[in-house]
Amino acid sequence: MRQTAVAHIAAFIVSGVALRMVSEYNQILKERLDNENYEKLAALQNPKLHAFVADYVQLCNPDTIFVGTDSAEDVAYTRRRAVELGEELPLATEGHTVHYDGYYDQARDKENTRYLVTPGVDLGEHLNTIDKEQGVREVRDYLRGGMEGKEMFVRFFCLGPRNSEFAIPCVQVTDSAYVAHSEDILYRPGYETFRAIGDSQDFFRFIHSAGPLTESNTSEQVSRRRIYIDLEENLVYSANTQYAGNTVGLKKLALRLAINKADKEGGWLAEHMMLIGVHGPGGRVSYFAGAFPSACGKTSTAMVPGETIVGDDIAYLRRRGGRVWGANVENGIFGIIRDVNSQNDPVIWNSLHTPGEVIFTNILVAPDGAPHWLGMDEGCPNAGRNHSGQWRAGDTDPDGNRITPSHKNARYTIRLDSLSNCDPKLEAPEGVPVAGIIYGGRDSDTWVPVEESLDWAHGIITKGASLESETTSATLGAEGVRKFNLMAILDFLAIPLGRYVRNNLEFGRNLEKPPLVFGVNYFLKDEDGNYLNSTADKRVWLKWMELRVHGSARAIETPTGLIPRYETLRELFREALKKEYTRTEYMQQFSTRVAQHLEKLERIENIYRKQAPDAPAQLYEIIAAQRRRLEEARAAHGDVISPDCFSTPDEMK
Ligand code: SPV
Ligand code: MN
Repeated sequence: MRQTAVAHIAAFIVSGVALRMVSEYNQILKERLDNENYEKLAALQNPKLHAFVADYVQLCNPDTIFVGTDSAEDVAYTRRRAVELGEELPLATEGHTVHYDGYYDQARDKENTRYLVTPGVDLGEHLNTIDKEQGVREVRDYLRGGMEGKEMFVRFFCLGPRNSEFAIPCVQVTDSAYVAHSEDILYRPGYETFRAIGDSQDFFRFIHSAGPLTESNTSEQVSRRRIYIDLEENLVYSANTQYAGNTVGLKKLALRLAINKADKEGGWLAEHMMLIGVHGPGGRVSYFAGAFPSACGKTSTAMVPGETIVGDDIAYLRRRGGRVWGANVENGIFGIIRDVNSQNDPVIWNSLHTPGEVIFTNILVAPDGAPHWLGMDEGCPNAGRNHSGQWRAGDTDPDGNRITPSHKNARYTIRLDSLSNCDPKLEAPEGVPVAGIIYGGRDSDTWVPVEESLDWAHGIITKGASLESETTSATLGAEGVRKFNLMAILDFLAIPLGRYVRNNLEFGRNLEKPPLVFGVNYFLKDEDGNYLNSTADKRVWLKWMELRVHGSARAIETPTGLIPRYETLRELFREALKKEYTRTEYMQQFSTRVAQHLEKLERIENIYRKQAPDAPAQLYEIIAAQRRRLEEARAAHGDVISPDCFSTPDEMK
């Protein structure tokens, strides 16, 4: 007993929370919360948690405070409040609602998302930082009084499956019932987890206020939008915004904290990756994790027909028993709705047309209450309600731009278990064994459609750390410009570039069975700019990767990795797509384009030399070795080398 008490006191002194303060915090909570909510909070015997809630009750000054447990009643309360408060509007189908973010609050705000750093800390030029003292002062100023006249929601969630090695408890304080409701759909409940952790200080904290609202319930002061991340405190502030990527703490805000936590603890990785079960011969299921920058086919890969989905956005990877295990941090999808149609996305389509809990965001709602979005199969109505308010076809915004019927980043929020292809291992506390890791970019002229790396380190460097994606018409600026985005995680990196690459290299070292690392490219084009593959072809690439992880297919060794043999692909195209895959198609798709590869190596090397002084030497060695292999091959076979020039080794490669 005494020892525990002493340990508690020591913990308080270490964390800088003076004991005197505890009773003060308690006093505030007692005064400001009604009995029922106070009891729910007090039942979690965690002084750090109480201090956090009390601090923001005082600062934000809400009218009422709701503390949610994991009970169905409390979850239903949040959902009901989202509608009562007008943050979500019911649609014609039961359980479906629509939420609107402000017209200028439709995406992650990269400029105003910053790491709070103390003097002397240098996170490198890719990470947006602000002096901690200045940043905290500024954002607390914006949060001050931000909940006056509003209700504060205090909610508990768990990242990763509960009662697992992956689990991270999180507390979200927000004045948005929509944010809390989204988290009920996207994450596992965490009140009981907090009960179980007692007075542990090891949890993530998120404070969000949408700030003053307009008549249509959107954040009024977007120019004061701030998302500030305190890595030392595992605390994220979000003010004057509603878009989920800026506000739903457990999504991209927690990813940043988790990358830092994984770095500090060592031995695990937090990744911007989907997780999928690929079904192979004899009923076996092999799991793959995959990172793709946006608009490169991540969700469509995770949702490929015939396979099962574990996750579409964020995965934690851990080493256990000589192999890698992965878990989906979430249990729902916050997916881009644009172009979701009945033909290409039958499973999502079905979920979006079935009664049940769905939050649509920033779509067009026709006068009859039916949702519409860009790229849907049905015709678009010419009037309705959308992210700009009441909308008519032809309307323009204050900048003179035509307002689209629904926003191009409009989304849907659903639970994964509402999908017919949800993998049964979603909640497995041990995670799923990861047999392969896939990195995919949008690349018109360099990478072949699928290629296995020579080994873990080669894959991490030449696939993951070299990932680039070409801009599309959907992004601002010129089309076809290659943007560097290592492991598709650049936006969320919380540690210096070189250190992150080093951690990845280290992670796969000395594993008995490291995952195979693959690069995929669904966007290869011919000289006339036509795509060389159809969107369905990724089904075949997945099946090939599945065979490779079991050693059930031979491969051809090229200077850049191992590619499929024509005969294997012909079989797989017949089986998976009932399609005759010709040798001409194969030659065109799988030839090595030496000049483009050499240019890419130079681009990538320059990026690391200039921007990552801490990059590991192995990165440059692997790049140099690949350059040498490409130059030798060019001397022997020319600039574009057909797969026939390389041999399939007799032994299994
Ligand atoms: C992404 O942009 O990678 C997303 C959506 O998954 S957001 O929540 O905005 O990050
Ligand atoms: Mn994402």
